[in-house]
Amino acid sequence: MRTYTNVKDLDDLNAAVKEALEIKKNRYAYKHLGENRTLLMVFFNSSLRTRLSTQKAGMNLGMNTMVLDINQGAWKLETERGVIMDGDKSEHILEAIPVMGSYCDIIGVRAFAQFENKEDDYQEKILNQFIRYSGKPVFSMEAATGHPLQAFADLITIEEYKKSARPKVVLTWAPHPKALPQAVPNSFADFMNEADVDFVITHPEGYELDSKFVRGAKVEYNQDKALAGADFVYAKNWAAYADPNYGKILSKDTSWTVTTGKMALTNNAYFMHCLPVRRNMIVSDDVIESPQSIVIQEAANREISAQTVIKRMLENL
Ligand code: AN0
Ligand code: CP
Repeated sequence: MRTYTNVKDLDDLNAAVKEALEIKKNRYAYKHLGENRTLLMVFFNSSLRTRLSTQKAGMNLGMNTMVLDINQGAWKLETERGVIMDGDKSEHILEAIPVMGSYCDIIGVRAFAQFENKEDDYQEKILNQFIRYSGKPVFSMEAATGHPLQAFADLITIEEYKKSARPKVVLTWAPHPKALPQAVPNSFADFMNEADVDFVITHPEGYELDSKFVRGAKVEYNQDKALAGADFVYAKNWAAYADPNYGKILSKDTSWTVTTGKMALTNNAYFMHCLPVRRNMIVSDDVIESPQSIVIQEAANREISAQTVIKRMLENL
């Protein structure tokens, strides 16, 4: 594997989940693979889980790992070509990327949507520059339009907890005070559309996601109807995608918060969220603390999804 930016990079998804579950049984079995190999993780945005789980995955594989926080201690980077650099940015990304590439064997990049220019975001301008100019295999640690390590961990978790061959999985929008990217719901939809599940997306009008990710999934605007009979409830906030409201908050309607009453509509569903989560905005205390909440197990599987991806990259070096 040379790049990991979306579900297609995993090829056969069932085989990838199987490989992940094998790795989970003995996560130190491949320690030799990463000997004298270096993983560089570059963060343009904050992180708790991705930073720790991906570093742990690299260490499980015997790699040396380095982390660079672009906004804390590194030079401010210019990302546009042709700009006269007389402002506050000291270095151009076109030098910074190949320099970073020269110190490592594999690079992970976190670069969220900036909500300044929809085209720049949806063309994955920053991630693609790493792919093009680093000379090294690159994986997304949440880029502008996707979070494929999260969605892979989510699928592994569903595989572990499902009680029927084809569970009903509902992705529900929920309110949040700040505008959040569509990366997590995009990738979740991308994976669920490829997985053997009955997949439904529910959100208020105006929150339609890019059809490239929604594909044939069922979209139900009535959250109660969508939740009926669900086996998994996956909550997430995102800001509007559709023009002219790209990046805007259209609703903070707390009737969309996942509460005990909402969960009562489901088939005793498991509750999932990628975290970090704002309690009593996205989900009530009761639901996230209930035995049906598998958010911690889901987060723990981030180590496994990252390890599967990095292992495949190491095998291909
Ligand atoms: C980010 C997002 O919604 O994309 C990261 C989630 C993994 N969340 C926040 O910024 C709160
Ligand atoms: N779920 C997730 O990616 O969390 P962090 O933003 O803390 O890495």
